Amino acid sequence: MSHKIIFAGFCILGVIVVASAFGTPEDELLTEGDLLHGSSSLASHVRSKRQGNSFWGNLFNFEPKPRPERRISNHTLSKLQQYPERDNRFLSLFTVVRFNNEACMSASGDNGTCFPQAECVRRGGATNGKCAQGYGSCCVFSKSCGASTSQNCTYFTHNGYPTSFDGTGSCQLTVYKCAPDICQLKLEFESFNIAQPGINGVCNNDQFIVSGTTNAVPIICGINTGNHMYVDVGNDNSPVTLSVITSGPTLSRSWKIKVTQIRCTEAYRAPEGCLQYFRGVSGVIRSYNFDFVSGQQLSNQDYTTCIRQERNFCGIRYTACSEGSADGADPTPVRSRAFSLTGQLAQGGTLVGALTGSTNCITDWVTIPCATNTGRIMQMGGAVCQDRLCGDIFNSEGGGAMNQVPVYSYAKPFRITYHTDPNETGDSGNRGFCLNYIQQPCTPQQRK
Ligand SMILES: *[C@@H]1O[C@H](CO)[C@@H](O)[C@H](O)[C@H]1NC(C)=O
Ligand SMILES: *[C@@H]1O[C@H](CO)[C@@H](O)[C@H](O)[C@H]1NC(C)=O
Ligand SMILES: *[C@@H]1O[C@H](CO)[C@@H](O)[C@H](O)[C@H]1NC(C)=O
Ligand SMILES: *[C@@H]1O[C@H](CO)[C@@H](O)[C@H](O)[C@H]1NC(C)=O
Ligand SMILES: [Ca+2]
Repeated sequence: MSHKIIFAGFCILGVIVVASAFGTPEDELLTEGDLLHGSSSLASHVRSKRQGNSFWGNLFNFEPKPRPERRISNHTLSKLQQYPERDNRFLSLFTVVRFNNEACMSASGDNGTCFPQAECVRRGGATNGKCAQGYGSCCVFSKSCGASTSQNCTYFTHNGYPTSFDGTGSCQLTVYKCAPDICQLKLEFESFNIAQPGINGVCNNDQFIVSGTTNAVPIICGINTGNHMYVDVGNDNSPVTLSVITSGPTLSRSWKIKVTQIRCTEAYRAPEGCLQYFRGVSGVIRSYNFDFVSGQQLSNQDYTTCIRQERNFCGIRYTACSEGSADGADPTPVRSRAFSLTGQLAQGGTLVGALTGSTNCITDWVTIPCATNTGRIMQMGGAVCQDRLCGDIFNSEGGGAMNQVPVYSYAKPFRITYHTDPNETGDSGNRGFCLNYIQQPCTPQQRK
């Protein structure tokens, strides 16, 4: 009595059927195409057992061309066909395992999806290592200019990656949902180095453009390695397009963007409209193209960054990132580049210090709801907290303060917004922002 695994995978939702009762050594791994064609009886049993779940429906909608190949042995097939529809005894001979996370780590270190080898090739992936106890191959999807994908976890690279690229053109990946109930895509910039913006901070050389989303996604450029974006997708089947336009000066460009698809029901999805989303008690938030040395604040930004409020935490403390010493830090402490939105940060320019409020921050600003310098002690007697911060020093008391301090916010949900106008006239050397955040525990009073 052999144990065989009949394997069907799609998106990340896969089914393993372990036929422990009458599998024979001649049985081979089945793909879902085989399952549906070669053994409609099995398929319909599995389907009826899984009523209320749209998986098989999705399969038909999204993969209309399963291969008709039959790879199960005649012996097993004849046994399968002996069991009439909806006979539950049939299923007792099988163990149907639904696994929600069949992501795998490929031999090369990229994330893949576990599929039977032939299925991986049919889907346009490249097998790279084993998974599912050796029954599956870790299948990596990597696409380049002009391609489209409907596979979860697809890497979008320029042609010739990892050799750098220096050309002019438009490189696009069209991303289709891998299942109907996808609400969001996460774009992780494993490598992202394209031309810097022009004189006004506008991305008019190279551009990264995301279209087809339901939230507005700013155009970005420059260096964004390690940063990410969550984009919301509508409930129809229209695709999202990722485009990298390269037209700027000669440069060794490089990009590798991991695109994962997130179901509407996933607890870990970002709240709607959050372009950046962080989980965990602490972390580092960077505006796009933030870099102490070579970064330049991007114009025309308008987006929200969200932080998940962790259990037993009620507030959040932000501090400007430390420049350290190894990255060409400016020796003058006040010319910290970690928070530089308006004013002349460049050497020789006029610092404006910390500014707050909508009368002082009218071009570029960060909004931290009800920000205070004072931490737990909320300001009393009509003293106000600030929402809008700008200038070139991080301090919520504004007034041109030249000392960088921690800034606290107890407003929920935890989120900050960032706005920049199309113009950097009068400003110079600004980088945008890099803020460390640490969530603050609830006090007994806040907890109740
Ligand atoms: C896509 O893959 C990621 C892991 O790489 C996983 O967390 C996510 O749930 C998958 N999405 C779908 C729709 O299967
Ligand atoms: C399986 O059955 C088909 C048709 O019933 C037959 O043509 C084929 O030769 C059989 N294969 C084996 C290996 O017995
Ligand atoms: C995805 O890849 C990262 C390394 O790039 C690895 O740490 C992680 O474990 C992988 N995920 C899975 C599910 O294999
Ligand atoms: C930028 O601002 C300056 C000064 O306010 C103004 O003269 C100029 O026309 C603006 N440029 C653009 C492109 O808006
Ligand atoms: Ca500006």
